[in-house]
Amino acid sequence: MNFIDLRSDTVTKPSDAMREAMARAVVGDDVYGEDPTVNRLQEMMAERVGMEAGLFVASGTMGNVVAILTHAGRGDEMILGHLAHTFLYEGGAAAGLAGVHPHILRNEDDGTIDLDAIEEAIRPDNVHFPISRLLCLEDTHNRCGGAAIAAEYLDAAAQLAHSHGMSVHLDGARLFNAAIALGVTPAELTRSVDSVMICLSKGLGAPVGSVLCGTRAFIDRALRMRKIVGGGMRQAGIIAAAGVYALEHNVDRLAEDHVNAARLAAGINSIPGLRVLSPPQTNLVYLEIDPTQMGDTSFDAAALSGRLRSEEVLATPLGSNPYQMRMVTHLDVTAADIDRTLTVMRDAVR
Ligand code: TLP
Repeated sequence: MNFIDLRSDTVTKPSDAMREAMARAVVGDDVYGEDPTVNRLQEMMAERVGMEAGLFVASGTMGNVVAILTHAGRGDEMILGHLAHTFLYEGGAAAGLAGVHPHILRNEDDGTIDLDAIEEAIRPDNVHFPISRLLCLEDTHNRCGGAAIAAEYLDAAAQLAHSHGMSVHLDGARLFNAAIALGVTPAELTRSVDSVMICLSKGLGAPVGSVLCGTRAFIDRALRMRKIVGGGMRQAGIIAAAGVYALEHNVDRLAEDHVNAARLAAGINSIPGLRVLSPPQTNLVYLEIDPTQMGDTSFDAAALSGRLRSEEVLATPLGSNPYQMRMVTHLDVTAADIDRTLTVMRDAVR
């Protein structure tokens, strides 16, 4: 079957050329630091984000928890948004593995956290309180509609955190999408933060892997934490080669995914009973079904996604609201696929 898979940009499959690069990769034992392809990927990514060093990790979740373990210790506090991926979708790793106490503040619709709220949340030095150690931000912001957060906000938030002796980690799972949407380089977005995690296995189209970047000293400490969480991989160049290929070939084309997302959103808004939550800035489209307009409250996101599936279109209902759904564009989805999806959606709600 020829499914149009809009559940996530994680579903992309390596192209023949990427597989070719993987097959040809020169490898070594990366736990000895001897895999030339892993080393190359780490250097390439560090250079793209203007940082000293990079560390190849198995996943975005591993990259975020390794960063948290490296920045903060047990009982320390981490400030982050209530819709942060790290808070919602990483199995409680910050608390469970790092022993870090999450202090949750409201994310604005644009993915930012109000700077005054951050300032107010930072603890004074008092034996009763945890130590405010880390601020975690996310760009693009997944649950805030894939919002691309501008460098000026990241600069201001980082300056605030630094003035209180805190570090800043950026979950940049989709950092390149943000950079392209904002028309800036990734390094402009990361110039004020202390660490950033970027996923290769999302819109960049690699099958596995993320890179955590920071100063040389930070990455040296992160290497130990990666080992502790079982992330010391051996001939990892086989998969790192896909990341190198992705950085060389799949970054600029993310703009196409943004155009396709806008096309999808415009089409959805023209279907009575469906509404996009906010105009997509990048490749994530969040939509809502209006059950009153449908005249049937049982017609929720699960029902719609069931009908789409029967027509070979896949989308994810959001667990948190029965009438909301997410659709994601990526390199395995064409403009023609978007048009077919819209036809199927129109029929599904009729
Ligand atoms: N996000 C996935 C799901 O986990 C929700 C998706 O389909 O969007 N940070 C952000 C902002 C993410 O969106 C994700 C994955 C991660 C981190 C974790 O990456 P992985 O899945 O590689 O552990």
